Parts: sequence; structure tokens; C-alpha cells
Amino acid sequence: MKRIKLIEVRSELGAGTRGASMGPDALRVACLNKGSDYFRRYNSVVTQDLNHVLFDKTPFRLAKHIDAIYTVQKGIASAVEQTLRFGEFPLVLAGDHSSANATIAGIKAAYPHKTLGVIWIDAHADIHSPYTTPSGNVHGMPLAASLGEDNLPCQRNQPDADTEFFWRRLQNLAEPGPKLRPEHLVYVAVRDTEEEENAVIERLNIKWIKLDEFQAKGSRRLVREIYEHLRYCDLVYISFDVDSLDSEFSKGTGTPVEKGLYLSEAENLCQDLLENDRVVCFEMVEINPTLDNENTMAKNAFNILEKATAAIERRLRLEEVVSR
Ligand code: 5AB
Ligand code: MN
Ligand code: MN
Ligand code: MN
Repeated sequence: MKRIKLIEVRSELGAGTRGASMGPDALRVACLNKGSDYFRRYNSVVTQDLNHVLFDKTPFRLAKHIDAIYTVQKGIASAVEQTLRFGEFPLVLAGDHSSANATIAGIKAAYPHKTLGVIWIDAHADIHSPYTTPSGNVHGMPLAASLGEDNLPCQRNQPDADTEFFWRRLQNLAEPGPKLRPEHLVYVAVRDTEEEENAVIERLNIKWIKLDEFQAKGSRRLVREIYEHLRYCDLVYISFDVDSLDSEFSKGTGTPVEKGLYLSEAENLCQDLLENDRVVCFEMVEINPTLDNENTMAKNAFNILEKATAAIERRLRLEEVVSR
């Protein structure tokens, strides 16, 4: 790959709290205040957002605004696909985490015959479906969409036909069928899940690295174990929800959770993970400056982003030397 391309997704339709669509802009403000040239260095593309529909009441109680989310996701998937086809590294900065289903679909569209691994760094498992969701917020569902999983054994809601129609569209975004296999997914720092999620994680035998294990083994060793688990994957995508951080450092996000990653732990983790040359995409999501004080969340996240980006740059330079 030649260079990094930023994909900014200013949508918050999948979140339960308003304001995350300003997350990418909050990162820009953090960058300016730090005197960094980050956002000048990289080309960026902004995908279509439909935040104006938030002023309308959504008829989809079990997947709020799923019709508009589907349109937004088509835009994200195609931006990610184009970027990869152009030989660039898509770095996605998104509002709410429902974007990840589209990012995954975009990667699969660019590489239909390759096996994709996903490393999910989050306080939440995001594996609900309209059949199990406690909130109707689609940012809690992206992995179930990518896995093609409804979790019917744990069903507790009955979505109407229109909701089911759009849910199938999300599951079949870009190309028909599941984009991810459960054995190719790894959770890191996930610590706030519902019973239905625990059951599906167990049924699908998804690898789940909890915080105490991370802290006992350290980033380097765990990263080796993660890639050992993903050894059959040709490509890897890393999804970073800022609520993976301890709530002390993540007040500016919709669903902060205590007992999370420390800032330096997240920096090291992202840096070590991104040194692997199978990683083709990184995503950072869920910064909400309207819930914050002095833009602290974005400042913290921007430091992580700079470390992660530096690791990607080192790799791209190495690849260039090797290919010469
Ligand atoms: B996030 C919850 N499981 O489904 C739900 O922030 C929270 O993208 C989802 O990880 C959090 O509403 C979604 C209770
Ligand atoms: Mn999430
Ligand atoms: Mn989360
Ligand atoms: Mn969140």
C-alpha cells in the first residue's frame, strides 16, 4: 500500500446519545490545539451523513433509523473499497460504531477471496440484533450484521417486516452473505455485555481477551497471541471504540464503562497491533464532544491515533523499501 487515506464518517444515527457525529471534528480541534499537522498530511474523504433524519421520529423501534443507516453504510463501504482498490490504507474516523459493518463489507468487496480477521477493542461486544437488542441502537449490532447472526436462541423482540428487510440489507451489504467468521474475531477489553451477548459469544466460541489477562501478560505477548489466533486470516481490520478506555479517560463518549484500558495501554496495544503487515484498515469511533469537558476525550483519542498512524507509516515505508 502507498499511503494512508482518512475516511471521515460524520454520522451518529446508530448511537443512543446525540453528538457523536462531531467526533471527527473534535479530533481535528485536538490536532490544531496540539499544533500537529496530522490532518494536513493526509487526504481525506467525507462520506454522506443523514443526521437530519434525527429530527424525524423513526418507525423502527428495534433498530432506530436503520433505513437511513443503510444508506450511510453503502457510502462507507464504497469509500473503503475504493481506497483499498487504489492501493491506499483506509483509516476510518466515525461517529457511531454501526459504521464498522460497512467498513468490513468494504474490505470484503475489495478482497472478495481473502479471509478477514477482526480485532474489536471496545467495552461492548456489539453483537446484538433487532431480535435481542435492549435499546434499539444499531451501534450495538455491527458484529451481528457482519457475522450474519440473529441470535434467535436468545430472541426477546419481534421486529416488524420493514425492520427485518433493512436488517437483511445490512447483513448483505456490498455482497451477499456473512463477511466474517466467528473464529476470526477477537475481543479486547470488552467488559459490559448483556446475557444474550454472552450466550452468542459462548455458542460461537469467540475469543475474548479480558482486561486482567491483558494486564497480566502485557501488550507485546497478547498481540502475539492474537495474531496466532488469527493465523489463517489473510487480512486484519482493527476497530477501536474509545469506550474501551477506562471511564476516567472517556467521559466524552455515549456509554463510558469503568475498569477499562489506561491511555498508555491503548497506545501500546494499537501500536503493537498495527505493526503487523496483514492489517489493512484501522477505525476509531464514538467520540462525543458534546458530553465532554475541554475536548479531553478527543485529545486522548488523538494521541492514540498519532501512535497508531506512526506504526502504519513505519510499515508502509518498509513495504516500499522491500518492493524497490
Ligand atoms: B458501542 C448496549 N449493549 O445494545 C446496547 O458503544 C450498548 O458501539 C451498546 O459499543 C454500545 O444498547 C454500543 C447496551
Ligand atoms: Mn462499540
Ligand atoms: Mn462501546
Ligand atoms: Mn458507545
